[in-house]
Amino acid sequence: MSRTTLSRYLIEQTRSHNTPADLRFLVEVVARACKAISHAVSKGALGGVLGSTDTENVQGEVQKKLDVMSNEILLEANEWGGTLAGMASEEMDKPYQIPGRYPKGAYLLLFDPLDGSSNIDVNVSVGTIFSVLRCPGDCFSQNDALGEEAFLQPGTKQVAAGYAVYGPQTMLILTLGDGVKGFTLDRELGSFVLTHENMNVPQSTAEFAINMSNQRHWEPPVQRYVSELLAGEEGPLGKNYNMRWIASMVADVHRILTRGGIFMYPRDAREPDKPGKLRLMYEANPMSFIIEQAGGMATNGQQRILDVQPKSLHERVAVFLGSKEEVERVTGYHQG
Ligand code: AHM
Ligand code: MG
Repeated sequence: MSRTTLSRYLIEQTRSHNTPADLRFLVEVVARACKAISHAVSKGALGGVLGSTDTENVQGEVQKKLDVMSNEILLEANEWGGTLAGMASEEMDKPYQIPGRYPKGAYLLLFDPLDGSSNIDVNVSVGTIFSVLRCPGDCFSQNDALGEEAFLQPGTKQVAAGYAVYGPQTMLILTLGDGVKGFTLDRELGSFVLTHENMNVPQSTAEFAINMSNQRHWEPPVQRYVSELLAGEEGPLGKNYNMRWIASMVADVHRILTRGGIFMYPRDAREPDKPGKLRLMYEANPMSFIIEQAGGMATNGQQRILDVQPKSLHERVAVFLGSKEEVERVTGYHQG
């Protein structure tokens, strides 16, 4: 049986949908970096990679050794190929400049190198999330340092997005704006192989994901919605709901992409200046692009996440995403 590898899928996309060759190359290089991260993660204590560094990232979070390693793997893999004008990462305050010895390209790459890293030391799934934008105008041909402004584009401008989940299997989930494909890493071949041809989020669900320990800090629309879910058959929704919370967005979103559900990380009264915990540009936007391409829905309670105009690189956003019926309901509670 002939198998469709990621390389073959991308070449066929170039033929059928005119996917530019430099974008194809860029996605392949990101996938290669994800293989290297998967390898490092899988070594765990044997590789001496568990535990924290003594540094903090721009968000004031203690960095895990694997956060730093994954960031470096992605930077090194992507800086030389000539497809990028710059990169931005959860782990770096400012945009990463392509070193002068390499040519620049037309795209911008944004990533969370190792999402869910609080789970690394307990051997629970983690992942890499990435988003690709075009560099506006001819910013890639200028010699000036690339500023944050070039990245501040709404999620609708993404040309590709994906995530790798490092779980029992390593999988790469990808959208180029033409549906969502799932590839599983064949470790013997060293290739990502297309295993999930058309990923679709079921429209309705009886499963929700939220960190319940924050309940007392939520706003009234979320309080109302979750209390209705918890009321089960006796409540206004008339059915029993199950709850799952892995605390790795990649793993929670992957479950929703596979069998439906709603994922929520709402605004929190403890930090009124921050609309949620998750970052817009390299967590919420790529995940929202994927979920929408799979027939689901993603909002911040008030509007479609992909329409939010970012004001800063590390901006946060409230997230409600997954099965359409449920995301519509909780969004309606905010708007009503
Ligand atoms: P990270 O990027 O620092 O790992 O943080 C993001 C993670 C998400 O993967 C996950 O959904 C959330 O934080 C978990 O939050 P909590 O610790 O409140 O359960
Ligand atoms: Mg993250």
